[in-house]
Amino acid sequence: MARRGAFVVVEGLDRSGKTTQTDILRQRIQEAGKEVACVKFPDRSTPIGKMIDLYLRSQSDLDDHVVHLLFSANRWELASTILSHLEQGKLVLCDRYAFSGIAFSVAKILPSQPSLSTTIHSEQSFGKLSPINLTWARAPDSALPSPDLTLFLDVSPEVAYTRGGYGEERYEKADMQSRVRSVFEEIGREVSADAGEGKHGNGKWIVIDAGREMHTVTEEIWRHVQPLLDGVESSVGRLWA
Ligand code: NYM
Repeated sequence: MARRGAFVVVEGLDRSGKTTQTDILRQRIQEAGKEVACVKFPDRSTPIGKMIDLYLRSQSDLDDHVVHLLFSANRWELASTILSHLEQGKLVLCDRYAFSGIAFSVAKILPSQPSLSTTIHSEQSFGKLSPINLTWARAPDSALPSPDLTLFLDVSPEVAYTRGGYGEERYEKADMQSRVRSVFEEIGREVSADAGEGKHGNGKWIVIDAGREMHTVTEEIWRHVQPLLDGVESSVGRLWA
């Protein structure tokens, strides 16, 4: 079987250095003489991406479930493009993916002192929409192409804030970011446990301490990506499948 390109996702809180590191990584891959296709979610250029953009800039209000489905639909819009890049042997480098979708949606309904068990086991009460829990949040993204490697750039919300403060968009608040971080941690534990048991095709989850000096972070990222430059033999997995 011919080798296909590797699918690498970079995840993290806002201001974790994700976009800078993704850019450096793209350059290094190209300097190594390999083809790379870059994708970023949300992709605000598509019709669905434009709706997401309005929502993030607080120009529109939408139910949390609807927004979650829009973010997922935005990924499905590009799923076949991602697959065709991988089949052509290109490394796909993706800035945020389904894990962000789950982390930000579930974090919205967590109390300030997060306890995921309250959301995992929450019941639907009469006359009210049930809050978004992990099981519900995973469903629309299931069967999307799954990454071979996810690099989670971990930084505390306090350190992230010192990097120029948060912007004006929704979610860019310290308490929201710390809830997002705790959901990411839960997702990371789940993906790693599944990978250990060979259960889901969700790939490998690596936590990178992104609170360190930029070059140190870049070198650690490179150490994980370099072995994937010549592609992978196995077929592309499917998320949560
Ligand atoms: N975001 C991103 C979500 O809430 N759900 C998703 O599925 C994705 C991909 O969008 N605060 C949030 C995280 C960010 C915001 O992302 C915009 P960026 O990387 O700043 O453009």
